[in-house]
Amino acid sequence: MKKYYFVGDAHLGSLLFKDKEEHDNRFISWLDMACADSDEVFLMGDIFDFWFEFAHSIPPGYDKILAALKEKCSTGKKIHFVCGNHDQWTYGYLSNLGLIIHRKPEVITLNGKKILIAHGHGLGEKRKATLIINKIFENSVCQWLFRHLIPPKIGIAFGIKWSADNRKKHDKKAKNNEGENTFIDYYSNNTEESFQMRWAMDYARQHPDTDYIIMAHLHREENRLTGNGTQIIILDEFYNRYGYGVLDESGMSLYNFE
Ligand SMILES: [Mn+2]
Repeated sequence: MKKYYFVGDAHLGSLLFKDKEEHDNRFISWLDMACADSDEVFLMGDIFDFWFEFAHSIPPGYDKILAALKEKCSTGKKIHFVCGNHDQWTYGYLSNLGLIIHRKPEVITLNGKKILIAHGHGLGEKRKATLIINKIFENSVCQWLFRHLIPPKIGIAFGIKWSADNRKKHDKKAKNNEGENTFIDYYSNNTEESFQMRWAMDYARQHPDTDYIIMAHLHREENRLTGNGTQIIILDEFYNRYGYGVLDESGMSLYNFE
């Protein structure tokens, strides 16, 4: 039986974190532990707060993280990179480091278990504005234009601003319910259930042979067993509660990194 580590939503480099270096170091410490203790590591999206590969440059400030990832990959460690809504714009740089890129939700088999992995953004989404933004962000022509025509300095300034604004908007909505520094997607008319969780429940119903659905994106932990035995896992964020998951012979366990 193999052992797998999962982490998501570190949002490294976010303008909203006061001590960026401490956060980076914490992530690298986690990566050291995960790589030493596992067979494979899954980065489940939004590891970077804004990652966009321009034609001739990458976002600044990630040197230490990129060096750590490269070093782990060079030792032969399998590290998967599931694209999130903040770091989906990769065109070869990250795969050249050795990361295994997953752009869309994917069904994989680990330890004989059938597992759907996805970051989670856009799944079950019904809000028109978000659907349109997702379409633009995922459109290859728009991406090409952004990569080649926008000067990287301006593009990156836009990206980190967009990212911080996005967070503040979500924080504001979540504040009354969950206190500070949380970021809950309050999707479905003030009920607790997000579009993403509903999507997962529907998926489990339609694919009863699925053992696990593992996602991130909601910035809160969920661990729910459906009627036909699918375990739906949402990983907590990795900047405040430092959530992560481990899959081994005893199943999936969720922890907070100290
Ligand atoms: Mn996300």
